[in-house]
Amino acid sequence: MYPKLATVAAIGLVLMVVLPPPVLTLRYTIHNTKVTFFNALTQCIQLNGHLAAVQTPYQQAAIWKAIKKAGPTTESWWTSGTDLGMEGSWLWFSRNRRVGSVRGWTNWMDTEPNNGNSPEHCLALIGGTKAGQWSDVVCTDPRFFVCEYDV
Ligand SMILES: [Ca+2]
Repeated sequence: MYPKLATVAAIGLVLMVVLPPPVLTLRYTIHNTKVTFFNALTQCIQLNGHLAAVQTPYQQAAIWKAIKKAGPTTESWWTSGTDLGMEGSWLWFSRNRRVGSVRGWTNWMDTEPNNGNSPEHCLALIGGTKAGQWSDVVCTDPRFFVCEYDV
């Protein structure tokens, strides 16, 4: 005996309400220690997390909110964005996804990425008046960082 379609639909609806989509359930930690991009990537993995991937405006807002709560907003912050593999082809390294793969959304500052101090192959959130907008910067520069966790 199969459950009626209406029953299946009702259960599905309840699950959608009870279980928010994964993008809404990420948790973040703020690390007020300046390290290189790869050091940050490694530390987040050691914490059973990922160096942050900013795939949606919602995630951008959640990360900046966490920084405002726990860190200096004047600083810049590592994410896992990088084009080390191929110049101009940006990836969220921690998530194996293209930057901008969710509806084409990105949050680059004006004129960025510019590979300005060539080579600039890692993506940081820029603090101060930029309020977390993105720039490509030198991967070996020491910066604060944000880890994220699937809850
Ligand atoms: Ca740049």
